Amino acid sequence: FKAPNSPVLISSSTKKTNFKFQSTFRVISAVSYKEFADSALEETRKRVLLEPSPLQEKYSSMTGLDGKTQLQMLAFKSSKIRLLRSMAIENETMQVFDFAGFMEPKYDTPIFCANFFTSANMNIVVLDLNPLHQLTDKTDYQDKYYNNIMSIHHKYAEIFPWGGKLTGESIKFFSPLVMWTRFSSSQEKHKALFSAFLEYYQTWLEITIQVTEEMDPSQVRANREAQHKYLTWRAQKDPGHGLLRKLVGEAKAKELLRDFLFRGVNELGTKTFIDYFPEYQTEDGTVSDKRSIIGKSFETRPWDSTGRFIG
Ligand code: BLA
Repeated sequence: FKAPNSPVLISSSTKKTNFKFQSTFRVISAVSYKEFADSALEETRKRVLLEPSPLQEKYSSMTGLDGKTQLQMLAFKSSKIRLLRSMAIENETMQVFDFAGFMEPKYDTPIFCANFFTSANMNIVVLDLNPLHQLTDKTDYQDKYYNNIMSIHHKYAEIFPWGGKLTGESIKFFSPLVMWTRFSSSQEKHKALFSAFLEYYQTWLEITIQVTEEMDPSQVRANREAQHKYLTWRAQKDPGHGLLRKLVGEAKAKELLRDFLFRGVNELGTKTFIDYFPEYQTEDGTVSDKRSIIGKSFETRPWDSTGRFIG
């Protein structure tokens, strides 16, 4: 794998005080997530015929309300992959990466999910093959897709330990492979993150290449509804919403979420957020603004090393 950018030296402040110059230099590990996307796409093209998604014409790049923040969007499809899309956001103080792969409903394979948020010195990372079906009521799904790839989690568990309490609802969208972590920036960590990203991605890609089409219409329907539920959750409650609204404004953020990032929320099903998550219904019938009903939970990793849920 190609290593990501090495850090650059950025002058963070040059102050003039009493005729003396005080200059401070800070080493910022300026990770560029655009390279992560480029590398994943390069790996994909070695194995899969990618076509541009119709979304690419509408979404390619955007400038934030501050005139400085750049958003770069990429979107592809293949015969099996309904949507492979990436969004990278960069300005002087932060970098965001949201990369996902969604299959056609004929396939029950997991959803690829990489969400990295880097600001000042802090990183919030989720990297996972999100299960399409809930692992609690489909243990055969866990046998089918996760048991034989747990080693990729073990490989990164030490350098990227569990990130602590998180929104309780999120756990059911995560698999025992999930890398949920927070760390302060360093060249070493960003290099390891790049390796982990490509390794998780290649694992996902291999699974999507191997998978065969589901023939049973009721299973295809179940796959479609499961993906729709996932999209409905994330289009409504993803933790990045607040920041996205701040960067591009309410209307653009909503459009990006529903039409680009979680495309399919209007096409794959007709159930509403409240149909799937009735606990969020308020007295007047609207969706509660709360991010979470359960609250922050799971101080430690709720799976053992074999991938068994221990809560
Ligand atoms: C924080 N992002 C988080 C957190 C998680 C995730 C778990 C910690 C806060 C929490 O517990 O909710 C990520 N949560 C996920 C993912 C799923 C999930 C991937 O349930 C999938 C099912 N993050 C982005 C984008 C932005 C972003 C696009 O992916 C910004 C545009 C920002 N994420 C972001 C910020 C925080 C965060 C600013 C910290 C703020 C906070 O904790 O609320």
